Order: sequence, then structure tokens, then C-alpha cells
Amino acid sequence: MKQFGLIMAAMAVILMGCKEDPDPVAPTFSPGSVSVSEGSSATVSITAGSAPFTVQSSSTATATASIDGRTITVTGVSAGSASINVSGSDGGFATLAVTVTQRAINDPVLSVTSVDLEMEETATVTISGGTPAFTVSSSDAGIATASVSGTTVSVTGVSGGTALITVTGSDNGTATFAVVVNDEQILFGPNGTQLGNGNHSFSITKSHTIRKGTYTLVGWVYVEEGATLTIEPGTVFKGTNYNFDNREVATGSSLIIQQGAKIIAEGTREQPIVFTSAMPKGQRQAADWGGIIICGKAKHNLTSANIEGGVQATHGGDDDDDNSGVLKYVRIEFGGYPFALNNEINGLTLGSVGRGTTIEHVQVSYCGDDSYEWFGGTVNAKYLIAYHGWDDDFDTDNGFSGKIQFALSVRDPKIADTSNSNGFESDNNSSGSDNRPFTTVQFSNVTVIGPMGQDPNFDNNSGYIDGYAWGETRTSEFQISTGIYQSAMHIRRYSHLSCYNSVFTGFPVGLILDNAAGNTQGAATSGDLQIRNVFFAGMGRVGATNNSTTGAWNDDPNDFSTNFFTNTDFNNQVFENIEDLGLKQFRSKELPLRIVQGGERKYGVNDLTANWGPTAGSPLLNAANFTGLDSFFTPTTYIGAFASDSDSDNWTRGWANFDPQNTDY
Ligand SMILES: [Ca+2]
Ligand SMILES: [Ca+2]
Ligand SMILES: [Ca+2]
Ligand SMILES: [Ca+2]
Repeated sequence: MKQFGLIMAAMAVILMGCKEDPDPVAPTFSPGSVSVSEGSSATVSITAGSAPFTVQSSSTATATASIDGRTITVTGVSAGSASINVSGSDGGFATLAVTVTQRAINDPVLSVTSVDLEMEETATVTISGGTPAFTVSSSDAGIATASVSGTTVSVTGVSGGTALITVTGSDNGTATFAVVVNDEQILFGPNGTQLGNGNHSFSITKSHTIRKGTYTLVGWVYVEEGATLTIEPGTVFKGTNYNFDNREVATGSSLIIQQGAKIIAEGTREQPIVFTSAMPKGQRQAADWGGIIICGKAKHNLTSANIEGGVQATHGGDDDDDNSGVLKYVRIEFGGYPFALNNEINGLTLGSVGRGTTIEHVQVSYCGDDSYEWFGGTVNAKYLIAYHGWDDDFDTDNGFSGKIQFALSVRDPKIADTSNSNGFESDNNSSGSDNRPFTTVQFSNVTVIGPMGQDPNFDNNSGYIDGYAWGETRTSEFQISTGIYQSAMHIRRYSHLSCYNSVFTGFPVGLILDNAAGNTQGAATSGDLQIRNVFFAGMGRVGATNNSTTGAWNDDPNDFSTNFFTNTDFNNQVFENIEDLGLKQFRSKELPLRIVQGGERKYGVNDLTANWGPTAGSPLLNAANFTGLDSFFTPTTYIGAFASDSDSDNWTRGWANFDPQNTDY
């Protein structure tokens, strides 16, 4: 027993000796080694050995290490190999192998792969992805320059050619995009915000796209055969009076689309394309600039055809299907400049434009001549507005044979032209000869709100019709003369115009089938000229036979025009009072008066109150008839331009502007 006790004591001494001086335990790791990329960190657990530990990198230029309890954090610095020396508190030691891999480069991602630019034009490209901060460089700053702010790259076209723009991130990731600069300069001025260089005949010979923005239109800008001018939605052009080529006489700037050229001006209801005055709001007037002239290759009945207005632009040919492009959701305001007496630029002038062309949702406002004038051609149109024009609203000449449905005209009673203002004016040609093709335009669903009835003080003479004295302070070439009102429809000089399912209010005369030159009345008698399902209301007289510059129209009870209009076979109707039509409104003057000229408040219509539709119970409802009209015309049950006075039937809403005088452009 004593011997057993000695053995136990000896063992205890041995065990106690072990505690006092153990062998060091080398640390072990999980995972056993580590791979980390530049700039990233990884953790490793120490699975054996005595805490606390110390760590030390063999190469801090490659990787650094820190310790927290039994966890090592390794951070990659640059590609290579290193080892982390790990020492335990018991002197145990081990090395952790570290491999640092190259950081993955994060290339920038660009919003486009290429940009088409005009000279002087600036466009932006957005960077997503990549590693800020970014730098940019151009392969040829003589073609395009580039700069970057944050994640937005701006590029500006300098001269024709292609440059490669390289975007580099702080991690050296790169991305490139091409800038193709059109080699024909059409934009000038500060930041390329001027279309045309101001020359008398500035030619665009190549295809261009005008990016959404605000531009001035300067001089006469011609788009030549083979070229297409595309305009992005929401673009605004401000037309100027410009004294170019050192001429003493300024000329209203205009955009002229030549035969064989195209304009693609396709706005939207939310983003119409606007051509307006360059004058500040409150100071805009009719005839502040020229207008838009489009020339096509369809037929006309002239022998040679240079378009009216002083520009050099021929029109006409044999291609009735010709396509001059698209005008859609477009407004033309304060144009219509009188280049010479009886030689005016209208708001929209269409010379022999073919039926391949699209014209829909166009508004011409405060035009210094006719709002629309067609010289020959076959182009059709829907949804046209002529608002507060100076001369005639819809003027058709020289064999125009297009079809027009859904059109609105609203006259300003204080504005009429020296040539007498009409809703329709129509000729076959100036001599009234039977040159072919005849003017055979067909209108349906037109609402024309004439001057009478809008203002109880209306008086058809120069004492009342003062045109707000617009133009009186202008140089002679921009003055526009006032005159008097004449008729809803002046059809003369052998025109074969036809009109269906339409309503006209408040002119001194409703219909003039004028036989002074050419056999217009014969065309009516033979049925080549048709007026069917047309309502007149509040006219001074239903018909008169001849034009009058004095306003002295006869009251002949056997007047041809009156008898024709009231022929019961034709379903036309005459209402004594405009109120009888049940229109939502017909008095612009009772609407908010917002135009200010010389401190005086004048007419203007707030877009929110603009509604010329029929109210419930209107005789215009269920009065239409489309027998004999072709498929261009959408059959309606109603007469006039609008199905009802509801917002949803008001096709002017959203894109039209009935108060452009007070619009910030
Ligand atoms: Ca005209
Ligand atoms: Ca006219
Ligand atoms: Ca005319
Ligand atoms: Ca006229």
C-alpha cells in the first residue's frame, strides 16, 4: 500500500511537470490557405494553438492581416503570394499561405453604343456600372469633343466624321462609343440652337435629325431633294424676322421642303412639335415669321409651278402617291408672312403634295395669311385646326383633290384680311378655266366658328376689325392689312369643292358660288360640286352670288347660291341663331381673355375651356350621312368636328394651344 502511494506521488509529480512546461502547439487553419482578390478581404479560423495570437504579413505590399480572437482577416493589396506568420501565446507558430489575385475590372456600361450628332450639337450619354470616378477621351477632338460630370458624358459635334469616345473608370475598366458627326452643318449659334445660318437660301442636302430642344429658325431653310429632316417630339422652333445676306429688307424665316425631300415631324399628344414666334410672350403677332412650305410631285393644273411666297420651290408632277413625310401633332403659330402683295407664305402651304404624305393633328394659329393653302396635290388630312387666322382658313386651289375630315376653325372677330376672309376659299385656277385636274377637294366633319355672334359689338368694317393694330409699327414688308369678313364658303373660279356633314356659324354670307370667272354654278348644277348635310347658323344671309370688297352683298330672293344651299334634296339646314345648334361654346370673347397687346386685354382661350362640341340634344347629332363618300372618311353619326362636348371626344385636348400668346417657349 505504501509502495502504491509512492507510485501515485511520482505520477503526480510527472503530471504537474507537464503543466508547467508543455510543448508549443502549432496553429492550424480552416481553410488551410486563402485566396483573395485585390481590395477584398477573407477570414480564416485558427483551429488549434493557443490564443492570443499575433499575425504578421511577409509582404504588406501584397496582403495585410489582422487578428481578432481566433479569426484572421486577410486583405489583398496587389496580385502575388504572401504568407501570414501566426504565433500562438505558447510559442506555437505556423504560416498561412495567401494568394492575391487581380481585382476583377468593372467596365463601365453606357446607355448607347453610338451617337449621331449634328455639328455644334451636344448630346449626353449615361454611364451605369463601372467604377467612378470616370474620365473620357475622344479619338479625334476635331470631330467630337467629350467631357464627363459624374455619370453623364457630354459629346459635342465639331466637324464631319466619326470619333471614338473612351470612358475609363478608376479601376481602369473602359467602354467606348462612336460619335458620328454629320458632315453637313445645319445648326449654328450658341450650342447649335439655330436652324439655318441665316442665308437667303440655306440648303439642307443630307438627312438630319433635330433632337428634342428649342431652336430658332433663321432665314429660308430648304430641305433639298433626297434629304429627310426628322424632328423629335417636343421640339420647339422659334421663327424670326431676319435681315440676311446684307439685304435691306428682312424676311420671315421659313422651312421649305422641296420636291423629293421629306419632313418627318411626328410629335405626340403629350409632346407636339411647335413652330412659333421668336418674340417674347405678350409681344407675338401674326406674320412674325414665314411658315412651312411643302412641295411634292403630285398633279396640279398649272403650266409651271413655283410656289407662292417668294421662295424658289417648284412643285407638281405625275406621282399622286408621292410622299413628302409626316406632320403629326404639329402646331404652327404667328407665321404667314406677306412676301409681296398676293404672294404670301401661309401657315402651312402644300404644293402638289401627294397622298403618301401623312398630315394629322395640325394646328395653325394667328397666321398672317391663310392658315392652310393647298395648290394642287392629293394629300389627305385629318384633325386640322385653323385658329384666329388672318385670311382664309382652308384655301384650296389648282386642282387639289385631297380629302379632309375633322377640321375646326375659330375666327377672331377683330382679325380679317384685306382680301376678305372666308372659312373656305377655293379656285380651280386664277382665271377660272377648266384646266385639269379640277379642284375636287372633299371636306367632311368641319366646324367653322365665324366672327358674328362671338361679340355683340361685332361690326364688319375697319372701325371694328383693327387686327389689334398688329404690324403698324413694323417695317412695310411685315405689315399686314386688315379687311372685312365675307363668307363661310367662297367657291369660285370653277372649283369643284365639296363639303359634307359640316357646320358653319356667323359669317356675313354663308355660301358664295361665284360665277364671275369660270362656271362654278354649272359644276354645282351638274353635281360635281356638292354641299350636303351642311348646317349654317347665324349667317348674315344664306347665299350671295358674287364676291364683294365692300360688304354689299345682294339680297336677291332668286340668288343661285341660296337656292342651291336650301335645295331640300341636299339636306342642308339654316338656323337663324347660333344658339340653336347647342354648341358647348361659340363665343371666344366670353372665354378667359388673356391676350395683352399694348396693355389691353384681348381675345384668348384657355385650353381647359376650349370645347366647340355639341351638347346633348344638339341638332348636329344623328344628322350625318356618308353615302357616296369613300373609305378615307370615318363614318360618324354627327355633323361637325366633334361627337360631343365631353373631354374624351375633344380631339384638340392635350396638344392644341388656344393661347399661344401667353405660352412660355
Ligand atoms: Ca394665301
Ligand atoms: Ca386666300
Ligand atoms: Ca387661294
Ligand atoms: Ca381671302
